[in-house]
Amino acid sequence: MNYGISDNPRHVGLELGYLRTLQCVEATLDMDQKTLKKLVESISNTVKNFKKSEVECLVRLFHSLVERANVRLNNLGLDRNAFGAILHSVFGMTDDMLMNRVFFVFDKDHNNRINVKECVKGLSVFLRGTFEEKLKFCFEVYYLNGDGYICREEIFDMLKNSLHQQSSEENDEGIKELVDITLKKMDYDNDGKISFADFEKAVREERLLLEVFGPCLPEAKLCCPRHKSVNCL
Ligand SMILES: [Ca+2]
Ligand SMILES: [Ca+2]
Repeated sequence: MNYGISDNPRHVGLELGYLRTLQCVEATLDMDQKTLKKLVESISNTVKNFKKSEVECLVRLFHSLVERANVRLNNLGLDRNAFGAILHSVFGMTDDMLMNRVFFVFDKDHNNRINVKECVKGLSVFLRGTFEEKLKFCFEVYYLNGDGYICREEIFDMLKNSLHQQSSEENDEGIKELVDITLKKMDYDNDGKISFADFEKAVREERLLLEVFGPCLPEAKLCCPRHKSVNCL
């Protein structure tokens, strides 16, 4: 899928450099102070990983991103292309399949738009999440089809995708072997699929397995410690 990401930074409103210099005060917000305060208050009540001032900053940032991404969205939220562009330019993600999956995990009400609440909530896990929150997030990214398990076929698709393998009998055989090795390591109850309990146990034993099926969290250096401002995005 093409995320409309251009090599020419002039064509990309959401470039990293641009975001770094974007100050909260620059974001014009078509919302009165009372509404803003109410929104910040309600999001702050459900998101523990950001201070109230940071939530306000993210709300402003979100609105400016939506405005710049596509005015026709009428502030409903970020669509998959706009969100993918942010994941790419801000968080260095490059894999379309995983960016799609991250989008679906952020989009809690499944309306194909990420609204301000979904965005701030998602970012709180993405940037400041505890180990348990990240564990749940990664599992949700990987199981996608909604049945609560990562099945053999999904493991195959994700490994194939992350290894950038073309389809050929030889490659597919090699990936099938990797699937078997993965299941041997992670499928503790031997039912041929990875449940959350399997995933949790495996990752607790070996932290590197958290992103075993492809990177879906920002690099550690991008994650802000709690005492730093979200402006360090
Ligand atoms: Ca949504
Ligand atoms: Ca299992």
